[in-house]
Amino acid sequence: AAPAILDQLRAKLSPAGDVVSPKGRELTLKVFGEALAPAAVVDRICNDIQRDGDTALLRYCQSLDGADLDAASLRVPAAELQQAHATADPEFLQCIRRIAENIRTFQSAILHQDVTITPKPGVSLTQRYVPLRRIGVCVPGGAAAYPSTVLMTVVPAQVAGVGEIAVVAPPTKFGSYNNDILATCHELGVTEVYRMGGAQAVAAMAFGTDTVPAVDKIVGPGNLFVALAKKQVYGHVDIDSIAGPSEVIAIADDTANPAHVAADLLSQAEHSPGSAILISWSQSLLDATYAAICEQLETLERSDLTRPSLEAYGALILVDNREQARRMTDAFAPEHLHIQCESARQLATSIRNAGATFIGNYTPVALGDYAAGPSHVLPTSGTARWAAGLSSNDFVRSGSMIEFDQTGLENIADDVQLLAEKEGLTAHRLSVSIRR
Ligand code: HSO
Ligand code: ZN
Repeated sequence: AAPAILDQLRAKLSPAGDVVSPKGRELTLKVFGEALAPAAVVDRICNDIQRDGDTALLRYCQSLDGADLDAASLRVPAAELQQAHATADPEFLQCIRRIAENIRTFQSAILHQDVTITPKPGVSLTQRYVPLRRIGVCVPGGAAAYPSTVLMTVVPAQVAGVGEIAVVAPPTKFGSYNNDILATCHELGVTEVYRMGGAQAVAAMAFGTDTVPAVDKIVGPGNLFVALAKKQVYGHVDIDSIAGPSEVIAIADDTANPAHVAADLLSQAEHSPGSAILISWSQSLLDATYAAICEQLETLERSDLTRPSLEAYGALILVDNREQARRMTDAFAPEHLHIQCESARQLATSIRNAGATFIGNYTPVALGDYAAGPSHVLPTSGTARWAAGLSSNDFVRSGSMIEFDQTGLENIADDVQLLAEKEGLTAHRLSVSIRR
C-alpha cells in the first residue's frame, strides 16, 4: 500500500495516537473556574497533591468526580469489601476463582528465576529477582465495570510476590461502588481499595498522602488523565506501559468462517473506542465478513456504541498475499492479532510486533481478555514495537550479585588495572592492585 494509505490506516488502528484519546485533543477542562488543556490539568493536579497531600486529593475527588469523601471514607472499609463478597453471585465468585487459577498457572510458569553462573574458577555471578514492595493498580470505572482488569493486574503482582497491593477505582457505579469489583478484590485477598480515579489517584499513589501510602509502581489502564498522570510521575515511581483504547488486527483467508471473524472484530470495536481491522488476500472473505458484521451489529446490545467505533476505526484491507499481510501487521504493531488462515501458527511466529497473538478458529480474542492466563493489559497504539503486555515479571526487579575469590581476582586483575589506567582513575586501579 502507498504510505499515505498506511498512515490513514494507522490512524484507524491507533485512535489514541500518543496516549491522547480521540476526544482528548480538543478537550479543555474547567478546574476551579479556569479552562485548561488536559496536560495542564494533570500537571496542576500532580503538583498540588505532591505539595498538599490529602487536602488537595480530597478537593480534586470532590471537584472532578463529585465524590464527597473524607480521609476516612476514601478507603473502602473492610466490612464493605466483605459485604460485597458475601452478597455476590456464587457462580460469579467461582468463575473468578477458576480464572485466577488460570492466570496464576501461566504467570508462575513465566516468572524469572535467579540465575547463577560460574564462568571461571573463583567467580560467581548472579542475576537475582526481587518482588516490588508495594504497588498500585488502576481499575477503570467510566464506561463499564471490569472485574477482569482486577484479575489481570492483581494476580500477576501476587504471583511475583509483591507485599502490598493498593487498588484504586473511581467513585462510580462501574468503579469502587461496583459490587463485582469489590467482591473480586476481596476474593483475591486485596484489602486496600480506594475510591479515587483519574490523575488525582495516580498522583496520590506516586507521592503518597496521609491516607494513601506511596507505592513504588503504578499499573493498569485508565482514561486520558490516568495516562497523562502516569507519564508525569514516571521516574518518581515506575509505571507499566500506557494502555490506550483496544485494537485488533485479524488476518484471515478462505479457510476462515466469516461469521467468526466478524464476531472477533466486533468484540474489540465494542469497547468503543476500539479499532478492528481485517487484512485478507481473499476478496470473497472480506465481502462475506462485511456482510456478517452488518448482520451481527443488528443484534448486539452495544451496537449504538460499536457502530460509530467501527466507522471511525474499522477497516477491511485487501492485500496481494500473506507476505504483504505480514509486513503490514508488523508496521501496525497491533495490541491483539488474530490469525485465522492456513498455516496460522507459521504466520503468527513470522510476525514480530504484536501484543498478544491468537491462533486459529478456536481462539477468539475474548479468551485472552477474560480467562486464558496472559494479562489483557497489552501495548497499544503501535507500542508493541518495543513494549510487552503486563506480566508477573513487571513486578520483580533484577539485581546482580558478584563474588570473586582470590584466584578469580588474580585472573582478572590485569585487565581491570589496565582499563582503569586508560581512564585515568588510579584509585580504581589501586583498589585492585592493593589486594594482590
Ligand atoms: N480488550 C481489553 C480488555 C477487556 N476486554 C476487558 C473485556 N474486558 C484490552 O484491550
Ligand atoms: Zn476486550
